[in-house]
Parts: sequence; structure tokens; C-alpha cells
Amino acid sequence: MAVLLSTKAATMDWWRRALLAVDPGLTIRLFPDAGDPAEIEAAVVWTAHDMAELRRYPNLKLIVSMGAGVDHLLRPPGPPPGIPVARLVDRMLTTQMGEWVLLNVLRFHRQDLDYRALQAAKRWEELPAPVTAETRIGILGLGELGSHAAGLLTRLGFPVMGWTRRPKVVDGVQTFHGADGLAAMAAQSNILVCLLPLTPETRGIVDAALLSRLPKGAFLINGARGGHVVDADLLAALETGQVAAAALDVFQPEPLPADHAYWSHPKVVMTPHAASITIPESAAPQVVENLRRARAGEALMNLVDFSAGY
Ligand code: OXD
Repeated sequence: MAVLLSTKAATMDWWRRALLAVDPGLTIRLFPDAGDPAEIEAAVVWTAHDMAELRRYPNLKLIVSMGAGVDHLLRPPGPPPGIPVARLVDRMLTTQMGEWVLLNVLRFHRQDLDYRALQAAKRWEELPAPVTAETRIGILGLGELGSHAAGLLTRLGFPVMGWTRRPKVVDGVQTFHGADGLAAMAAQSNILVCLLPLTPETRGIVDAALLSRLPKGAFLINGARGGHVVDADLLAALETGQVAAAALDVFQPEPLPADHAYWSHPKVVMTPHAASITIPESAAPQVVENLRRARAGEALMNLVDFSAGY
């Protein structure tokens, strides 16, 4: 039996080596060279893989996302019916995202864009000192990534709030839920951070209505999915100064077309979906363990809840 890997060619080989380091007995196939479809028992895939293609494998027992997000697996036609889907819950992914959020919170809090502009103009000018305890951070999503980022920020002394669909308690974080909670948190968020899973409920959540609730001159940080943000609404809010600046790692579509306004926008800081990159050596043990469990008919780790969409 074999494991099918599907992502960019260079990364596939990296994954192959990492999985074999954990279990040298595995047979690995690199898409599109799947070999005999009847031999594929697990598919470890990233965003470009077509879910309809996975219906070709009659003995498939497990689908694994190569990242924390699974929206690419759930979009129509979705995974083959009855096949469990697992996502990665990986310390290195969580750490990297925490660092990226911290980088951008501090960039905005410490007026870095303004200081860069002053440097470019050769102007020696001191801006008013920012007050950490008065810079309120609202995090959309308090899963693995959101809770970790919240912990880092509270340790730095920022007042941190978090919003989730259902009520949730997180130490040191003022939590909100539901539509009213979203509006209430936004109204107090000097920096809004999006770390939500992308589901039909959260698509377009960062729209003109939400942005207009932020205090004037707030900042937006999106490390989740491009589909969370309505780009035209964000560009309009940047234009009026309602949003002072945005840090974006994710876009719709990706790669972002060269003529998109974000590329050269003075108030947009971009990274190419690189905030948190899966390191196969770190992720491989959980994939191999899940495959063992699937073969043994045991409960799987990090299973996707299809009804919740993540
Ligand atoms: C992920 C990602 O989902 O990198 O892990 O976007």
C-alpha cells in the first residue's frame, strides 16, 4: 500500500524524505505518478490538488492537509464521501504564525511605517510614544494559532481580546462570540488580527461593515486566508484612513496578480503566504501516526469537523 503526496515538486521530495525518516517501510508515490490506484491508502495533499481526483483511489483511508488550513479540501466537490480528513496541528506552524503576528503588531504599534517614511525623507522627527497597555488587540479566531498569538501578545502587556463563533474561555483574553460580540470587539480593536479558518460563515467577514466599526486609524493583520477580506472594502478603508495600514500574508487569488493594488500600496505590507510554512520533518510523525491509526481502525488525531468546516 502507498502514500500519495501532492504539492509543488521540490516540496514533495522534501515530504517524501521526512516521511521515510519516520517510517522507512512506507511506499511513497509523488503525484501525478500514483501508480496502481488500488494501492493508495493515504493522500497527503496541498491546495492545488483536485478533490475529484481523489475519488480514483478505491482503498483510500485517510486524507491529510499539508497545512493547518483545510478549506482547499472542503471546497466542492469536497473529499470522497466517508474518507476522514486530518489537518496538521504542528508546533512549528503555530510558532511561525505567532512570530509573524508579533512582527506586524510591533511594526504597527511602534509606528514603523511612519519611521520608514521619515527615514526616506531624511527627517529627524520623534513621534508620540505608543502606550502598550492602550493598544487593544482583537483576534478573530482562538484556535491553535489564535490562542498562541494571544498568549505572546498578553505576555508583552497588550490588552488582548478574541472572537470565536461559539463561546470560548482563554486565559488572559477577553472573549466575544456571535454577531454582537464581533461588533463589540471590533469597536475596541486598535489592531485586528484575522486567524480564522475559512468557512462559508467566515468568508468575507472583514468587510466594509466590520472595518467601519474599528476605531479610526486601526490596523489589520490577516494571516488566515485571502477569502476572509473583501479587498475592495479594505482598499476603500485604507483610502479614507479608517484603516491606517494592513499586513497581509494571504490573498485571493494566490499568487496575487501583478496588477493588484496591494503590491504597490504604501499602507500594505505583504508576504507571499509565507507567515507559516510547513516543515515536513516536524509534521511527518503525526502523519505516520495517523496512517497507523487509520490502518488499525483507531481514532484519528486532528480530524476535520465537516459540519464546522475546519
Ligand atoms: C496553512 C497555511 O494552512 O500555510 O497551514 O496556510
